Amino acid sequence: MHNLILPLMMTGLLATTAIASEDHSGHADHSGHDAMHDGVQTQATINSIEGKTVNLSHGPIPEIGWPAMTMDLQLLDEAKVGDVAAGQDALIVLEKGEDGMYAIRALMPME
Ligand SMILES: [Cu+2]
Repeated sequence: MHNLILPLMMTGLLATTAIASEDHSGHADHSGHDAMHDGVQTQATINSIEGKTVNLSHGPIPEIGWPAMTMDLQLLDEAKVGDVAAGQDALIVLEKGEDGMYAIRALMPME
């Protein structure tokens, strides 16, 4: 009978983990603090913002293996966007979307 217990516990653990991670992503947009905690944070110069597309120049982001570059990034639907104009430096938080591409979770002016 004992050999049934471990597999059952493992199943329970896996189920708990799945629920916990779903919860986590569901909470990600509740506050700037959560966004900072969950995402990859970097500084960038904003070149342009057109609709959901932001062209920016960022420095190296070692956490995700990106070199410094100028690129387009998409704003997530629920992105927090502060008052940042083209030409200004901003703090950005990137988050990997369901398609595996990084997108902007938050874009805030540098204080
Ligand atoms: Cu880049």
